[in-house]
Amino acid sequence: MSIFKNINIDKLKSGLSKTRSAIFNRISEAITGKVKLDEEVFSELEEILITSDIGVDLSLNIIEEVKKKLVTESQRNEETIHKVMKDSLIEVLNRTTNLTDFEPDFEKFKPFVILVVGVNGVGKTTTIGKMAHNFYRSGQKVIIGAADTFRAAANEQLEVWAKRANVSIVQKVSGSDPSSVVYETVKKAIDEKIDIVLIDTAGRLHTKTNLMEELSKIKRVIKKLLDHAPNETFLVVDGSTGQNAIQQAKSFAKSVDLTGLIITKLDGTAKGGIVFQIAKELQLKIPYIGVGEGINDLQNFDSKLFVNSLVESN
Ligand SMILES: Nc1nc2c(ncn2[C@@H]2O[C@H](COP(=O)(O)OP(=O)(O)O)[C@@H](O)[C@H]2O)c(=O)[nH]1
Ligand SMILES: [Mg+2]
Repeated sequence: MSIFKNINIDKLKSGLSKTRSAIFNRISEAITGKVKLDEEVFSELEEILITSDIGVDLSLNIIEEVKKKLVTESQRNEETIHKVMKDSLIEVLNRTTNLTDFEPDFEKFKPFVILVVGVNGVGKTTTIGKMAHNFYRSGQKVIIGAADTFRAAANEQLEVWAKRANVSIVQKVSGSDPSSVVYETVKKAIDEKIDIVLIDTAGRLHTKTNLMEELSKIKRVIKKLLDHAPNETFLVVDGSTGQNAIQQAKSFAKSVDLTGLIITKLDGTAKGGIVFQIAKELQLKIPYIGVGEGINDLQNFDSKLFVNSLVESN
């Protein structure tokens, strides 16, 4: 069964408009009208990339590549430079080993369990709601486990999302053991032949030992019921925090076996270049990106479309 891919180019382009200005519009400005594209111009381009959250190493690599590919003076015009930079960026995203399309095998692994983790406020709950909606649209039966039992408001928020997405939810009073919520959710999914289980968790820092232990316990409980699960553990990071998102991802990756990263809030930020750096540094797949607060604003990540949307405004 092929799953529904949520990709809306117009929304992606409008969401990425600030990042586009921060990278490609500045590149155009740096090149336009220059008689000669010399070292000075290239170091200006390098600086633009570095200051747009792509990261120093990648920026240097990209400029090296552009120089190598455009040897003769006549090749160094605005159009070819744009094209070569675009190709290098796509290459960078594709080169990262695990950055394949998210093609879960729901037939083989039923129920397919996705655990969602991350610090407070990055968009975990919202992302779960949107993911539930995407899966529902592909015709899958979905259940959400409300394992953020920390705050009373967390239940309410998730319940609203479950209703919106037309999927079921398991929740308990706040203060309950999150693992018990997870147990009931997975049990229900098995009994009712549900395809996908989405587990929302409380925001946590990798430095908080008790919260990390809680996460291990959640994983153990899932495994007890389903040997193959959790199938995915996705870390959600807020793309608009730039370098902070990288640091969070690196720290989490040290203490949790992550299988993918979801980068949210790429709309309305100029820091979208962080996606390249995250892909390079973490070498994890990016199943989805968040480009807005609405239910349709969680898009499947496609490296080519992402780069194209950064280069072309229409
Ligand atoms: N603009 C924008 N806002 C988002 C996105 N994802 C989440 N948010 C907002 O971020 C805030 C925190 O989200 P929430 O899901 O509660 O975060 P959690 O604490 O990690 O569960 C909410 O106001 C969401 O609407 C996104 O992709 N774009
Ligand atoms: Mg939440």
